[in-house]
Amino acid sequence: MAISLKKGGTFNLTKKEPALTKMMIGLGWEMKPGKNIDLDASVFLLGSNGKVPVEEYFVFYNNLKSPDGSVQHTGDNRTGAGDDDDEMILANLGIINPNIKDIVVTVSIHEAELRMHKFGLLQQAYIRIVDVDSKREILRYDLDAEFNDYTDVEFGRLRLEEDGWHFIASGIGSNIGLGGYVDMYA
Ligand SMILES: [Ca+2]
Ligand SMILES: [Ca+2]
Repeated sequence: MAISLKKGGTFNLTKKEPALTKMMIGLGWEMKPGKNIDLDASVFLLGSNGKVPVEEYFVFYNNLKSPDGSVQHTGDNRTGAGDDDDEMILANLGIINPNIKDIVVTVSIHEAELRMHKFGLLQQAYIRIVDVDSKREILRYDLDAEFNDYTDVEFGRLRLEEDGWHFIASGIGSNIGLGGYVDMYA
């Protein structure tokens, strides 16, 4: 059974899943009935200075692959309809640029300000990591804290420590928009 993390929880992927290299990071969400919100998952691959080495290490719906080929976004989902993963990111730690120390996964509401959308319109949301080869779900983080007034969440991050890659269920809400994350990391 998959490990279920709470906000702030961490998991040592390298130690506990030594065979894992190719993973699918799945994000899913459901709206309250009658609501229609477009959520966008994005990934920032950061060097030790906390910035992307070049712009293309910001992977999102308009740039689906990082230059090293390690992170791939499978495409934009506009509605979140259905119980399966709504947006998926494929990550291959075996071919990642050795300068990358953090892989940050954010979810932001498309045109949140214009449409006056916030996470309070969501019924549930999760992030999970699946081993691509065995199809086994390794861990899962259901957004359990209160995010009602936020338009963006840093959902989780993979961080390279001295003893390998860790997953951190960061769950940090904000109202900076995707552009705010770009300002911070690019
Ligand atoms: Ca979307
Ligand atoms: Ca869904």
